[in-house]
Amino acid sequence: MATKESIKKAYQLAREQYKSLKVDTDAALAKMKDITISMHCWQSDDVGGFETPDAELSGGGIQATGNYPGKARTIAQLRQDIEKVKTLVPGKLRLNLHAIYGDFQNKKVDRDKIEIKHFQSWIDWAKKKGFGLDFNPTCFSHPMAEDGFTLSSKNEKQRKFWVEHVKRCRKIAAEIGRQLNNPVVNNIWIPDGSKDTPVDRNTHRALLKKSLDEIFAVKYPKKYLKDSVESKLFGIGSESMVVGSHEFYLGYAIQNKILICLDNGHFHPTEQVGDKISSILQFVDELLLHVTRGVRWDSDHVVIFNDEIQLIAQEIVRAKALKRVNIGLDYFDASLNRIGAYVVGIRAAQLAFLFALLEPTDTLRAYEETGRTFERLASLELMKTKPFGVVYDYYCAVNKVPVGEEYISIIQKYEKEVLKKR
Ligand code: RNT
Ligand code: ZN
Repeated sequence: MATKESIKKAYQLAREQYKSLKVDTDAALAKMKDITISMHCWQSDDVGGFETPDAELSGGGIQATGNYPGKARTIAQLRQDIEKVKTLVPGKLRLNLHAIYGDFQNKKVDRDKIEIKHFQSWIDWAKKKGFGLDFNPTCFSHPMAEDGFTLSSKNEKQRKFWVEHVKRCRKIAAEIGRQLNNPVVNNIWIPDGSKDTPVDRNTHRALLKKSLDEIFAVKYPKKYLKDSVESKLFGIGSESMVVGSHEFYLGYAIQNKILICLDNGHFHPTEQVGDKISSILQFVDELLLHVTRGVRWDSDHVVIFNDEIQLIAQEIVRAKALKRVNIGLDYFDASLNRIGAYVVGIRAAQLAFLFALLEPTDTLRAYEETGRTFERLASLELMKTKPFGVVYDYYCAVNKVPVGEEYISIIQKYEKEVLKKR
């Protein structure tokens, strides 16, 4: 185990190395304080929720695969897991709830009946534990979504049911924001789409617009609620058309001055969400990210420190847009220790931002502006072997959380003592 002294010493050496490149590591670490990660509640129970005791994800074109032991089956277990995660990562966290994670006290509460009282214990918990909260309507895992359509359904009863659900979610989210005095991002994602080539895309999109207009007709103060919409390219069972496409929601978000959510699993595999950020930020005030890792498809694997998230973080930092981007995670892998999945993903996302903050951007830009593309390329390559891991270790030590590999054995112990007994 690395001692405190050795972490400090290593940091001082790293600081010198970065200093010679005109990068201030202390300033980068100070900026890390502005980076809040909204951790999604749904990795801990494979997107099941608590509407019924053994609720499972169904439909919606998304899938959690694997059956690793220890998933959270109650609100108490989920909170215990999240509190554990908090002890294993540095920096600020928010918790992102889905509507199906309400505290329903073993009563059947349908989606069009949820109220703030079902989330009061979450608010109290968040206050006590120092979490901000975010929110999502749940428009899947429900009989009314079985035919693949919700807000864009041609069945008026079905469409109205989901409009009511989402309206209630916004009301709940705004009240959570008021009670916590911290705006809640309410992100709308719907699974609507079709397996085979449809002939009437247009009516579904017109219906989605109509539903959203009805939903957003109610106004809430921005200091309590930030509305967001999330696009998608395809899902399982909606391979040929997704109603809420990128063009649809980008248009809607710009026209209605709301947030657009970019989930990096929701685009063609060679498209880069990192490249979209500086385009979209010319037209919207704020973005929401769903940081994920797609493997061959929108598979929602655990986030790792890969090129894709590096570019996302770099583009935000280079555009000086940290304050305009809400960073959320979105993945659900049921094949491994779920606490481990959270910690690896949160740390990877933080590392991506730290890596971006440790870039000599001014020097690189000067190379670029003078056509020195070899120098730009060489410098970008060199940054990849600079000791940013040492800086991250120091960040962990200062925040009094496990450094380096220390968290692995702590999670193994938690698995043995808590998860295996579930
Ligand atoms: C699905 C979307 C959506 C969900 C969560 C559970 O493809 O990414 O964000 O993953 O709402
Ligand atoms: Zn998502």
